[in-house]
Amino acid sequence: MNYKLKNETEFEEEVDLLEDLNPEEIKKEILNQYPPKVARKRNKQFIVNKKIDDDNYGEIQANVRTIPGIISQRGCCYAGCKGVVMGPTRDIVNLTHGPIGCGFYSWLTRRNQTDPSTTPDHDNFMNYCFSTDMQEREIIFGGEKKLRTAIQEAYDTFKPKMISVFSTCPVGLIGDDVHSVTREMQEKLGITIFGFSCEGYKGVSQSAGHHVANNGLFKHVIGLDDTVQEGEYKINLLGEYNIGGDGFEIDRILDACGIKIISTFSGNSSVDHFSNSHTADLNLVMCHRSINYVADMMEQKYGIPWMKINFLGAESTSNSLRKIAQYYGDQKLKDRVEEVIAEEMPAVEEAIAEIKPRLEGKLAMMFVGGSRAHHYQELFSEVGMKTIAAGYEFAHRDDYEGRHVLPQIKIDADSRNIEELDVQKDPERYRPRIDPKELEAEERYGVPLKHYDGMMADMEEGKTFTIDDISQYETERLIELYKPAIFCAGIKEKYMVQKQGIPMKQLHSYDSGGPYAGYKGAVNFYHELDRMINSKVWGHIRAPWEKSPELAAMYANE
Ligand code: CFM
Repeated sequence: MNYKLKNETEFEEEVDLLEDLNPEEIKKEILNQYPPKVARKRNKQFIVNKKIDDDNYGEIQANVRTIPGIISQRGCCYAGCKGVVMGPTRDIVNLTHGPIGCGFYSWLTRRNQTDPSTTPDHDNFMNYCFSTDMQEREIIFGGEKKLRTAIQEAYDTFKPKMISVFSTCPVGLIGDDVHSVTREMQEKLGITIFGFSCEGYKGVSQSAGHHVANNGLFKHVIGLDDTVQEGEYKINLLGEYNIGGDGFEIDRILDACGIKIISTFSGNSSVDHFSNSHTADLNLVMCHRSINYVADMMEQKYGIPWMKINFLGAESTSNSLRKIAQYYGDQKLKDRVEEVIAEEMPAVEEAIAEIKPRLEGKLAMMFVGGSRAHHYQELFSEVGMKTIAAGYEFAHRDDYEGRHVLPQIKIDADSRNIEELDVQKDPERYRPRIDPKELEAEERYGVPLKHYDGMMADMEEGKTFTIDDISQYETERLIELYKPAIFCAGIKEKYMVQKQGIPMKQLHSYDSGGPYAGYKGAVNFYHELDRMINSKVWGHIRAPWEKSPELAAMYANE
């Protein structure tokens, strides 16, 4: 099969093109380029969406090792622990024990924002990069002494309430005992100090680091402060990291509804919020992949139920608010939520009316870490765009297929490497927030609890792809074949995509934009899409000789 690149007029006719392309054929063509063994493996991760029965969308292989030699966009365990989950917390000194590169490259690149004015001491250490700066000397003789000195120095300089230490690959390889050093320093200094065994090589991706971070937060931080705060409808927002100010917009909306946030994990967060989070009534889970462990463990230990929500997309935001109100079963909250929706939607509808005619029918592809490739599809469909291919870098089968497949997931050696905490009911503080029967039935007033349907359920059958841990080759080829109107991913793919003449939006860091969550965020995002997709610059990206290979020339002496 030989598909030609589209020229510029054909660029306008994406919908017709879709009719001509056969996804199964395309999959075959792409996988054919690999050696047979590699093709067999990628076959299980490269799926044309199709329902196999009422509840199942077909199995996808996920959370397995990347095939050596394939260019993957994944990160490491340290990135998931330090960068993703712990990084957005402003008043813990997050100290990287390792060579300086690990600290430097995880320093403020994720655009997680914070507002120190919301905690009394205004501490904010996020703009510093703390590292033990391991050298050859420590690799040979051990780095524990340097770690001790670094903790002391951080304490003397900043007097923080908490210090956490992140292990990088060499720390694990040489066998430094980070945990005994942190215990010793905790006793000496009298503040909470603890370590994470999040060596970069652990697990198969940053997903392992999320789990390690969840365990650390649960063991060392959550539950330290039993103060019961004033306020109704007390919730924690789990898996919202305030990238580009998303969390600020969600806070604004929840606040308008009269819903009190005890803690966000971990956008715009503070140690004080985490410590007190076990006093909330309900956990709202935004990014299921990175933080579902905390949600489950808080339910087991404290009796706090959790539900999945999504504040990306105006309609999803309204649905999530209604779901929360329904869960509480309280007319006052239901009324307030409807008022807020009525106040917010006119601006959204106005923007859609303006922008949708310019975007309708266009194609998008999105490949992000573990949640956004699903959540962002809502924003695209609100302006009439269609997600033709999507995937996660490191999510697990439940994020694709839904949590009902959890019992079928085989635990392999790489996952067994990560500690599973044995969590029991807290003898004093376990307090079921709802009727224990509802907790057991995982449903309250018709609202499903502990439930997530995953991404595949929301993608069109037969025409679209779900691809796990996509490779650079697959990315290039899909772009050549489909010429999507926009491709969304991260900085590693950005310029490769743009060189193919396709606008590229970073959905990790948002380039320099955001917020995109909630109502105001949705309007921002529609405008951003309009600006990028309808820019004329993409039509000029090909060099003249690519458009017409024959150049007229003459000899100089003629
Ligand atoms: Fe969750 Fe995230 Fe994501 Fe994630 Fe990430 Fe991120 Fe992401 Mo980049 S926590 S899984 S590890 S929503 S940093 S804010 S954008 S890959 S899709």
